[in-house]
Amino acid sequence: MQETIAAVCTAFGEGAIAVLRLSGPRAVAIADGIFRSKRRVAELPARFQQLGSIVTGGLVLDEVLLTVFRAPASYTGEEMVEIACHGGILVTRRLLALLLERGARAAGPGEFTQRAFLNGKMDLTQAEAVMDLIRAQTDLGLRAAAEQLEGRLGGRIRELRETLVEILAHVEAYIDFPEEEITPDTGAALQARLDGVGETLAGLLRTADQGRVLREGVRTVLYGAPNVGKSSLLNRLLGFERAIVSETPGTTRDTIEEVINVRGLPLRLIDTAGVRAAHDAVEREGIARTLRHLERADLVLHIVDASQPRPGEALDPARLLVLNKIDLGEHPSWAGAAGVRVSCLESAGPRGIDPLAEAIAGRVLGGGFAGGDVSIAINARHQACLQNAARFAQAARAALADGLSAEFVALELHSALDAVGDMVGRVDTEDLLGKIFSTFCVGK
Ligand SMILES: Nc1nc2c(ncn2[C@@H]2O[C@H](COP(=O)(O)OP(=O)(O)O)[C@@H](O)[C@H]2O)c(=O)[nH]1
Ligand SMILES: [Mg+2]
Repeated sequence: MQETIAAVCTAFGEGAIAVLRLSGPRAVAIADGIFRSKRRVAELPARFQQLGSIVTGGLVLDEVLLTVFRAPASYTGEEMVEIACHGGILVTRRLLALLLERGARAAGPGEFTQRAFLNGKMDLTQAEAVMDLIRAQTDLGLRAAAEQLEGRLGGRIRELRETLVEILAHVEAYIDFPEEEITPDTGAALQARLDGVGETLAGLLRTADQGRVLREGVRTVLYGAPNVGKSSLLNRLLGFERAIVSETPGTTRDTIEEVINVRGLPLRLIDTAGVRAAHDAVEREGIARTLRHLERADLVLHIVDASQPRPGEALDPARLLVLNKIDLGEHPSWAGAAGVRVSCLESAGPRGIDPLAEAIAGRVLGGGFAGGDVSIAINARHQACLQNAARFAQAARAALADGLSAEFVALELHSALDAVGDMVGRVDTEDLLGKIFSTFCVGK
């Protein structure tokens, strides 16, 4: 029999209330054993909140609100009980201990959602969206997660599967009737349908960058020589003094990362050690890290001291040039340089931080976020599944074009179907499920 699992679902710490959850066949019986009220838990109508007390050893532990959800109309699809108690650290811990004493097992991370998936309450893309929603740092990220949770991405994948199944059924008909051969005409029609599948897959794969940015943020590296004001700029953009600012060049030696919100986009700002000939081993390591971050950056802000003469090196147009310390006056050698002119000493106005935020948003939004359509934004796992599917669909198409036997085409189509299926969750390996759900919070 399936075990009954229990967990505290709210964040650890003091709060007005905390919520504990029980899910599994013994959820109601376990709750009944400790809940005192006008009605037994078993008699409560579903989704009705009953006020009562939690009693242990004749003593009242807390006054709580208890709700029953009956299978299959619950989050997990199983019998569930939710108990809202007072949000004290000790109260919640004692209550959880009581549930465990009475036969529940402590739930692992994501176990409730894993059960919801296994019981067919949601597909795998929706299960993943639960965590995306919880972790979203900006409005756009939240919207993308909500769309995925509603099943938009899963719906697109199911349509794709249906098309592949139809094509496969067609091809398998030739296997069942070997006297018939795939004529050039039907072959061409099937190829055209596979081209359509290829286009759909390519379209979905194009949203991978957007998906990564929404989930992880735009990796933005603050780059430049020592003392130009990189750390000052980080603090300005953040709105508080996060990094140490000093007139001593080479102060920042480690990299500092903070997330800010620019027009709904999460920006992962990375302050780095200024690049110069290092003075010691720690600075050398800091500079090595700077260079590694530069390689993986989505956006590089190249910061220079505008009051100083322009160095001889050419400027990379892919980087956003930031002419800092403009309050000290612009050195004539910068005349005509295309960049944002700012001063970290001025918070508002044309040389304040707003124009810089504007320019950053322009760079990022200009590159693929036009219109802010985030209804489909795949994650790295989806990307891997779809890349496989695209490869197999392409192989099936090539086999058709080469006039290979129907068996051969069918084999590739089956593999393509499996790859697409893995995305929404025909996942049969325990390993993969474990990997996906272990990144969840306990109680979700
Ligand atoms: N006048 C002026 N000084 C600045 C400005 N930004 C930074 N500084 C100063 O420049 C020095 C180096 O700044 P810091 O942020 O540590 O530079 P980093 O080495 O690039 O991180 C500090 O003394 C800052 O106060 C600015 O916009 N105007
Ligand atoms: Mg610094």
